[in-house]
Amino acid sequence: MGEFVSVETDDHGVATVRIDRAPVNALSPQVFEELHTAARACADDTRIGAVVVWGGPKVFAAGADIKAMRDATFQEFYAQGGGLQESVAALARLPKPVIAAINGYALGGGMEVTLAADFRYAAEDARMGQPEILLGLIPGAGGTQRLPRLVGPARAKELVFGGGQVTAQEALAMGLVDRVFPADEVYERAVEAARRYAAGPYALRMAKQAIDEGLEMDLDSALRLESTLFAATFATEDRRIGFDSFLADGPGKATFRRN
Ligand code: DAK
Repeated sequence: MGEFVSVETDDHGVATVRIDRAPVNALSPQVFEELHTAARACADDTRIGAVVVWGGPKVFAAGADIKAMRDATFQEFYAQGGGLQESVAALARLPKPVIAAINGYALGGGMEVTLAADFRYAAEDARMGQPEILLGLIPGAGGTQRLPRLVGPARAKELVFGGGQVTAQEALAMGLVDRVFPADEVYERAVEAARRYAAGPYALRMAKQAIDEGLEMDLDSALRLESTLFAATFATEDRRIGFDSFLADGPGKATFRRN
């Protein structure tokens, strides 16, 4: 697809969004733009039921391209508005389960890409952090917002104020990652999990929307959203398939069509 970001879909409806820009997958504006295009393609392609974002076996991404950003100005970033932030937001808004499979470093903008996923599976050798402060910056692609929502404000501040890195085990303990696997297994394990989600019903979209949008609302509004989306599941063919399958064969045997 793009020069640095590709999308490959397997026979089970799992798309791998692969970032590949040697040596450390530094995220230039072009990479962010290609990630945005990839996220839109995954959202639109009805064959795709779940997505794995992967930087390959050595590194997830060492953050925004520091060399390319060296001479950037306030005016440029101000004029660009949320351009880079929007690319990450497109991943976060993808209406299908997304798993980030993390080998090696996921730093700065790289870690922010993983924060846009529903789940983070880390290799034992993964290292994560928000080192922007060491450059005189703050995280700009969701790190000051998604990170505290995930791990709480104090842990987020520790990472953002200090600019340090955490190991996969430390990340697991603080809820920053969800699973840790040997380095040569993490991608496959993410794909396996994604295949289970890809075989799920259309209602997975509604579940993701209810949780993600509901978390941004007051409880009463969120419960009303849940009710509306619950009712919406009755408009899907998969809801009928699920009920008929249960009544004929018992739980968990339905073959869904994702529509
Ligand atoms: N950008 C460009 N090049 C990088 C890089 C990066 N982020 N990180 C590493 N490199 C390059 C190194 O310069 C080196 O290049 P050569 O010298 O070989 O030409 C090569 O990759 C290998 O790096 P090292 O020699 O340093 O290798 P090590 O294994 O010793 O260390 C490292 C790897 C990844 C731990 C280390 O390089 C490092 O700490 N890198 C910097 C990580 C970092 O600070 N990342 C945060 C960048 S700031 C925005 C939204 C978001 C952002 C910006 C704007 N808007 C909405 C406007 C995001 C900002 C960031 O992510």
